[in-house]
This record gives sequence, structure tokens and C-alpha cells, in this order.
Amino acid sequence: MKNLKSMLVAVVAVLVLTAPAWASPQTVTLNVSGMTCPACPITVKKALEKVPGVSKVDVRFEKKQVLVTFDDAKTNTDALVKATTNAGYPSQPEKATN
Ligand SMILES: [Cu+2]
Repeated sequence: MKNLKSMLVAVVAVLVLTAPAWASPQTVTLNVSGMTCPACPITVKKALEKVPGVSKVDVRFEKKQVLVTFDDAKTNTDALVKATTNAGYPSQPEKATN
């Protein structure tokens, strides 16, 4: 019985120590200087929405910015930048996340 109890304690300790950080939604602002006409944001938005983990894309065309909300367990800022770049719109994160 004593062994079982200490084993349980050990298992719980391992779970606590190795549990992955819970996924939390992150928002990043991407500066997309190539959005020069009102049709551009549609392309950028579609490219970002295709990235797994992206839950919201909010284009601020007048500021040439895109606000992207994503699950940081599934994707990251680099992947978002790549997605817009591959669509023909290189972007830069306004500030680094994590
Ligand atoms: Cu355009």
C-alpha cells in the first residue's frame, strides 16, 4: 500500500511537471505593406484562414495591418508570415509574441 501511494505521488508529480502549457489564443498584428488596393485584403485573409489554428483574421486595410488570432499550440507567427508571403504579400509582425 505504501508503495502504491508513493507511486501515485510520483505519477502526479510527473504529470504536473511535464504537462504541456495549455493552448491559449494569441493575437499578432502583421504589417502587410503590399496591400495597396481593396482587393488585396481578401487574398491575405484567405491565405491566413487556411493556416491550421487561425481562428480570426481582422484586416485593417487603411493601416495595412492584419490582426490574426491563433492557437499558439497549433501555429506561430512565423507560419502566419510565411502564409501571407506565399500569397504574394510579405508581412512583418508588429511585435514578437513568445
Ligand atoms: Cu490589391
